[in-house]
Amino acid sequence: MTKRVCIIGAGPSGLAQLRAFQSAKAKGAEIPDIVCYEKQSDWGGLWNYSWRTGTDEYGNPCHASMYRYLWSNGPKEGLEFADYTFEEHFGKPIASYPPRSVLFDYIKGRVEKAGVRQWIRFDTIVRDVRTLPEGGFEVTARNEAEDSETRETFDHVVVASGHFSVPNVPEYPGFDTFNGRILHAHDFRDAREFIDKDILILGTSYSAEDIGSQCWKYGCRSVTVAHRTAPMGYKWPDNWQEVPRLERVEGRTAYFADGTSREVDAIILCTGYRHHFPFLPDDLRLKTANVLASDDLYKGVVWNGNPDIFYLGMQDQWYTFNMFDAQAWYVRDVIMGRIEVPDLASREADVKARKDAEAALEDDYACIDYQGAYTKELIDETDYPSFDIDASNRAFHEWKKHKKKDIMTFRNNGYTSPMTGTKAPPHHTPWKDALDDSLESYLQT
Ligand code: FAD
Ligand code: NA7
Repeated sequence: MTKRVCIIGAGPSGLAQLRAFQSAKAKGAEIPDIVCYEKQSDWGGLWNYSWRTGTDEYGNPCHASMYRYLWSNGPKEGLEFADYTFEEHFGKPIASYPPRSVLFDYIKGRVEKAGVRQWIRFDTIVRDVRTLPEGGFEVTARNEAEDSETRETFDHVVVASGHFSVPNVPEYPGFDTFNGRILHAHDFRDAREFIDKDILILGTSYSAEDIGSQCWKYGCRSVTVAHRTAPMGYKWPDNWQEVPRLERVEGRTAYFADGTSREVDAIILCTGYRHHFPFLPDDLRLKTANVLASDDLYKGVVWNGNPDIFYLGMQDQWYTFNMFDAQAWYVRDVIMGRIEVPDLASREADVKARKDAEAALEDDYACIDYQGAYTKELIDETDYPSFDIDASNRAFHEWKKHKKKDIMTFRNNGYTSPMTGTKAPPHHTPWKDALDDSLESYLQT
């Protein structure tokens, strides 16, 4: 009997899994039956922009966390697909920090070419996954458009539901009486909402840096960023200030740990996300922080408690699309019996070694190289086209240096593609002046 594989999510990770199976089929292999459940009505995951916040059209939690005017926060040379280059898709070299719509177009291009859309059941949310006594899984899903439920059995489940969608929302004293807007980054959509406003941001990672930069670019009055651990330390514009941790809020006044205070109109919580899998029982559910070496995942993908279930893209991410590919090709080959998974003791030793290695990393440059080496390790075990990971690492290293030099101009730089060797042309307009970030505008030369 042909095996059956369930994939949960058609974002970049789930699409990588579909493309991995399709590429094996194109080479003549017999592949399992595939069903991919996607709760949204289109593919692309976070890259599929929605204006909605809170709940989606069916009353389920809205998946979208991306905002208008989002440009890639890392160089595209770090995420390029090895089997579908930017040059192949756009027919010419393009600049290094594409806006969301351009990357969405690129993601779509590969899977449209592969012809995998018929494997996806859109508007269908997975509600429950159970192990069956005889092995395998029962998956309960609800087609929200048709208002109908299905229960189907599968030999394998691949969880590709993402982990930057369910916000981590802390509370600080006085929030309940704050006379302004408090929102999490997950609900941030349009920076123009904050024109002429004084905003307070909590958090010091990507969302803090980028949402603050967006608001600055589109004309907020000032940005104040409070840190819990350490400041970001970039060379910020004059109306941008980093302050110690927030202690409390009274009315519109925010008080910080050093005794200073500031009047603010809005508080944006850039306080990260939770790995959240409400459809999984405890014995299958990944519990991990946002780290490079996730708990309980052999090779970063195989669930140690039951190696018939896999997770994609659950790590903190320097590498993204091509790392998801490396993972998906590896998972495909485990499912198809081309790669053998060792016993539990060996799997646990693998996780421990990865965690120990992560703990020894000294700085961001070491983290980049670590994730590059992980990606390469998986690629070397499958037929995913190998590529120059050192060139990707180099693009990331240059990116870090450019950010340190000037956080508001780093997106004006270009890097060399690890796939084609082409150096990206500079964008026609500096990032801070490019208020129109449509695909048409970006692709103009
Ligand atoms: P997602 O993109 O989150 O896709 C998961 C999919 O699973 C979604 O389509 C969702 O609808 C579906 N799903 C979830 N639950 C269910 C369910 N129960 N049933 C059915 N379907 C379900 N990466 C970069 O490389 N560059 C960037 O510039 C960048 N910017 C980012 C900016 C923001 C604000 C955020 C939040 C992330 C950013 N990322 C960026 C990282 C991003 O995580 C990855 O690029 C990528 O989207 C991860 O793909 P994924 O498929 O693992 O998850
Ligand atoms: P991250 O990278 O997980 O960072 C979360 C940030 O939130 C980090 O700076 C934390 O500070 C901070 N944090 C967490 N809890 C709190 C509380 N209670 N108070 C203050 N600060 C807090 O999430 P991001 O959203 O920035 O990035 C996620 C993805 O989105 C990323 O891949 C990007 O591509 C876009 P800490 O340093 O722990 O003190």
